[in-house]
Amino acid sequence: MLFLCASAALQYFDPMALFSTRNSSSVWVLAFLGAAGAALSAQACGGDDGGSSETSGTPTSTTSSQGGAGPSTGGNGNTGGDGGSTSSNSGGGGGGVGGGSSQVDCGLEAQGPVPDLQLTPISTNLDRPVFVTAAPGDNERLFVVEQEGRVRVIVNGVLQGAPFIDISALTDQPGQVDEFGLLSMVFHPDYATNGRFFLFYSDSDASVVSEFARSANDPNVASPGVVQTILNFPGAVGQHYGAMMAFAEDGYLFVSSGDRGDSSTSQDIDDIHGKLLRLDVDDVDTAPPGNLPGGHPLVWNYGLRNSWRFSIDRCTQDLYISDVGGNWEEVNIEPPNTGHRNYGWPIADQGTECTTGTCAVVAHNHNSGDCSIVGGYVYRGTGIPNMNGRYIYGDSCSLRIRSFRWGGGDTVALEEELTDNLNSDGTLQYMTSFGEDNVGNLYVLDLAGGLYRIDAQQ
Ligand SMILES: [Ca+2]
Repeated sequence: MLFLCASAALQYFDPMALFSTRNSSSVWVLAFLGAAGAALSAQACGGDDGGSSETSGTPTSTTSSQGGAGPSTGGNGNTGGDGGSTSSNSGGGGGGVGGGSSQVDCGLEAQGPVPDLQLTPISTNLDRPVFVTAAPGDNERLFVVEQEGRVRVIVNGVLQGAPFIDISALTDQPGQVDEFGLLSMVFHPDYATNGRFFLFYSDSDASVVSEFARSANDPNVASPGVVQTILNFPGAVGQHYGAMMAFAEDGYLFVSSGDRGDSSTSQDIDDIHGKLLRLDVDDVDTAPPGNLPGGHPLVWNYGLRNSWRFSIDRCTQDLYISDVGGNWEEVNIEPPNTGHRNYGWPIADQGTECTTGTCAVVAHNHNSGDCSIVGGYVYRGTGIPNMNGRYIYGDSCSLRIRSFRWGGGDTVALEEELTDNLNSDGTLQYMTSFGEDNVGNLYVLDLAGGLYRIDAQQ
């Protein structure tokens, strides 16, 4: 999934051989990805995305009915060099991103370096975990998205055997290095009373956001039946699905769409791919007021490549949009209600010194060993005071975890890499996502099966 680099790896190694011979052992391939991360970044992940000769797919379609998604047209024309992959944030809308600042102290502000930290294992028995969040108003449970189509529930630290929901019959089944499958989850801000939640998944023809419902009498169970289709648009061709979702404070839902491996989509504001979208889950056929005029009605921002994870600071409502690039792994930041921005892809893959659109606030070049940014969250917990207000994020390939505090515009403060402090590169094999709970704790997920909480050492 994750990762562009994973896709790039396919150009050097026959993935089908891996799948067919080692299908039952993720560790072998993961170890390969982890160890080869730096090399991949220099080879496969490097280089600009030459674009593809594919015509952009039929745009869109937000529809409340199933169907409507056109098949993705044949293979993409990427020649080697495409880097990337998936990135972006999890919104956590549910866990608080979209609004819930009530359980955190927004007055705390980091004053200096963080103390000694650790990655505390919460579970190491997950199956390809790619996202974690909490439900608004529920401090007992964590919900972990597994890529093959299940959401697992952890109650007071204990992983439950039965999944919360299993939609593996609806979604593609990923091989070891595939980006597709069940990719993210978000709870409705009023989930505690209405039981509504949303899943982003792929099938062979489409990227889909559907609404599901919690069981009326068991908080650990949901119905696998689709309540309504929120989005259904032509899917990616193996890479760059986007796939993050988060509710903003005004109740509208942000959804990222990747460029589907066709960089020509990102600057085309009529095309739904390569965008940050904004929609109303209560009226999916009508775009919310305030979206970018003149193009696809759901577009909020354009010029993105693959925002695998993005998040909203629950205290300031600032939007942190990571974007997996061809040469640069970017963090783009915008204040609430600003939008309508062109983040440059593919014209400008130039990090913080771009010549087109809005430049990244922070960026890391592939020559540093990074190759697939994993957007995180602004820390708002109480356990690590000097991390408060800092954005925490990582990279799938380098396994680095970094932090900084945004100072507005293109300024940053308190930049501090936390890789050694957390021993992230010694613990994780393939970083997939961060997540946030209701009280502001941050978590990180490893495709090899681990869920870890970022804690201060006691
Ligand atoms: Ca950019």
